[in-house]
Amino acid sequence: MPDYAQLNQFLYEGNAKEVERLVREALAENRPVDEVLNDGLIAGMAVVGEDFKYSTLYVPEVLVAARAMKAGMAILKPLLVADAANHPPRGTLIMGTVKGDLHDIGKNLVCMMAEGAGFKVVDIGVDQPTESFIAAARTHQAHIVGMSALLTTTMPYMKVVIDAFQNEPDLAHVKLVIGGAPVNRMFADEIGADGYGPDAPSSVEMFQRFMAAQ
Ligand code: B1M
Repeated sequence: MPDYAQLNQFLYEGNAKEVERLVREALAENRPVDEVLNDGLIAGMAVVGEDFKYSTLYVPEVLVAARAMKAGMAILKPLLVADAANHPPRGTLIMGTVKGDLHDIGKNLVCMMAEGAGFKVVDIGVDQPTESFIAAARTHQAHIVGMSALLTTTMPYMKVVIDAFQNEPDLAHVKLVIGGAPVNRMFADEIGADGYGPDAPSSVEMFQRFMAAQ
């Protein structure tokens, strides 16, 4: 059994090399990818979040931990997206983190899992204004546009994007969905989103439901 507590600790310390090593070891032991992701990486980042909240950790340490998390995720990515290249895309998804917000780990996970489920994913990055979501939706003929926000100060911007889409009749068919730690279903309903994803796997199930209903 992999030592996930140790992996969490290395992630907390931002020791990317050791995170990579333990992720590879866990995979070599044939542990399921979602177990390595959840117990090894996401659980470690949750502790970082708690200590950040109570000012035991500061931004520079959190940044290094985020880098270590990304190093671990990079090893898991080929396994999460395996197979997708062999099938026609199930639909096109645009994903971005809204303006003012630089958090991208959760968004990246949603992208990886959607890709793994056969979606063509266009990741427009962080700190994205309304115009970028609209332009990407049009250019790539998106079926779904997903927005991520991790800050209570940036989540209202999701409504700005949704309202802007209402003024683009040619994009009326595009499903607008949101996610991120501070948002919930009630907020999604309030701002007129078509859907809310609490985590990456259930977001992908929601995308699949939208495509099945088309
Ligand atoms: Co920031 N940060 N941060 N941070 N940071 C939080 C979000 C915070 C909760 C920490 C805390 O106080 N406990 C807090 C927000 C408080 C609030 O708004 N009420 C906070 C703060 C305050 C800040 C700064 C303002 C700090 C400062 O500068 N004083 C600053 C803001 C910068 C900015 O964005 N303008 C800041 C900066 C940073 C770093 C740059 C250092 C770094 C980000 C690095 C990066 O992303 N590249 C960072 C990090 C890492 C965090 C925490 C610790 C971890 C976030 C994370 O990656 N979680 C976070 C604490 C926390 O969340 N507990 C915190 C792991 C990830 C897998 O989960 O992103 O929730 P999550 O994604 C999940 C779901 O939410 C969902 O699926 C994902 C996978 O299951 N999901 C979606 C996410 N997006 C989705 C979109 C969808 C669907 C589902 O679309 C359909």
